[in-house]
Order: sequence, then structure tokens, then C-alpha cells
Amino acid sequence: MSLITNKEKEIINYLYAAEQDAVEVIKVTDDYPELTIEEAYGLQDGLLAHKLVENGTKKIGLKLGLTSKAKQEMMGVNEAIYGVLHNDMLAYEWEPVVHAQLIHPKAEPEIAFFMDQDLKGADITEEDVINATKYVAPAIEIIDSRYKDFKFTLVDVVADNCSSAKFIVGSKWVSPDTVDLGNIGMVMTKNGKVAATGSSAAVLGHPATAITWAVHQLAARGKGLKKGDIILSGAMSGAIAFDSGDSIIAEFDNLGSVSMFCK
Ligand code: 0L1
Ligand code: MG
Repeated sequence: MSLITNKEKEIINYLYAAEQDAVEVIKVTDDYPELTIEEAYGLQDGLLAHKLVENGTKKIGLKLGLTSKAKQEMMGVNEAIYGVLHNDMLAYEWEPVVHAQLIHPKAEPEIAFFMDQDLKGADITEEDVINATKYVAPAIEIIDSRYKDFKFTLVDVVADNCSSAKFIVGSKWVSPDTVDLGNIGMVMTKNGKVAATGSSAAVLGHPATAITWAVHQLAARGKGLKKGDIILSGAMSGAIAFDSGDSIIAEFDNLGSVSMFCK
């Protein structure tokens, strides 16, 4: 990251503290209405650099947000967003997620992509994305906006690393060319009752299209995806709020299932 300003330092400390203390805070644009989307993406890098110093946190991939038309309309935008996946966000099916460490978490069913090659450039296509992917797998992303009542502007949510908190990957990993990735149905249950249904088509028409969009965005910032990166391609349904004691299972056509328990 380029030299960090006092303003950036202040915002990073503010959002970091909100996450560490698991308390919701007033959105940053209330104090910094002039903040731009470009600065907000810079803050994601600043937050990672801060966590590296504090806890040795490393980047392990990327997540996409606002990939459905419904969510874009809700936010009054016509573009997706992306955030950075950190190693300490990786959670496991066999290890309960601790509600007390989160603010107001919600679960999203997503398809995870595991990259087998670096991928960079404004001319990358969906086919390039598929060819560069070793496996796809079912995943649950846990989002947990640091902002009061989960309310924010586009700039706020990008600065808050797109509400990223945790994610869990299921145990069935398949080669991307063995499934029809643009048409995967999904049912998510909470405590045994259907809580959401969806399709991978809700993710910008096809999850690989969403990742292609992200690669183009990264290219404009001189960046790209790396071999070994995990990419959460975007939510296949609305996000479901959960509490301690709740158990969530997302079952995907041809991709198996992924589960989580919250204590
Ligand atoms: O992963 C997501 O789709 C969330 C993106 C940020 C918007 C939100 O927190 O709902
Ligand atoms: Mg998500």
C-alpha cells in the first residue's frame, strides 16, 4: 500500500476495533462524507496490513458481494463489489462459530473457487477463469457488517471489507468442468426448516462472470488473483441471520453440502 494518511489510519483503527470488540459502530461516511470508492478499496488493503502487524493475518483470497440484481437494486447501484479473504476468516464444519465474537452475523450460500494459476488482466474471460480453477466447492459465507443495523453506503461497505467475517467450505470439491456452474440450485435450511432457496444464476448470471468482473477490477488497480487463492463468488440467495444454537445447512445440486453450527 502507498503511504497511509492519518485519516486512513483513523478509519482502519476504528473498523478494526469494532471487529475485535464485536460492537456495531456508526458508518464511516457519517464522519468522512468525502471518502471515495477508490479510497475505500485502499482501506481494505490498509486493514489487512494492520492485521498483519497485530496478528500475522495473511490474504488467502477474495470475495464478491452485491452480485445479485436484487441486492444491487436494494443498494441503488449497478455494480458488484469485492473484499479480501483473510486466513483467520476460515472456519470449519466441525468447529462451532462463536456468536459472542460476532455482531449480527448472517449466512450466505456461495460457490468457492480454488485457483490453480495466477490470473491477471483486463482481457480475462469467463473461460480463462474456469481454466484457471482447480476445484469448486460449496461454501457458506458469514457476513457481519461492523455498522449499526447492517446499514451503510457503498463506500462504507467497501471500506468495511464488504462485511466479511468468516467462511466455511464443504468437503466435496470438484473440477469446474464437471458441473453446470451457471445453473446450480441450492436449498439452505436453518434448524431443519427451509430458510432460503437460490441458484448460481443469481450470481451475475454465472459465478465465473462475477469472478471475471473482479479480475478486471483488480487489473485496473494493478492486481490479480494468485494460484492458491480461494474466491467466494457471491451469494446465491438472500443472507439469513442466525443466533447461538442455530444450525445451518446449504445443499447444492451436484456439489454436495456445507454446514455450520453457531454456539
Ligand atoms: O458478501 C456479500 O454479498 C455482502 C456484501 C456486502 C453487503 C452486505 O453486507 O449485505
Ligand atoms: Mg457473500
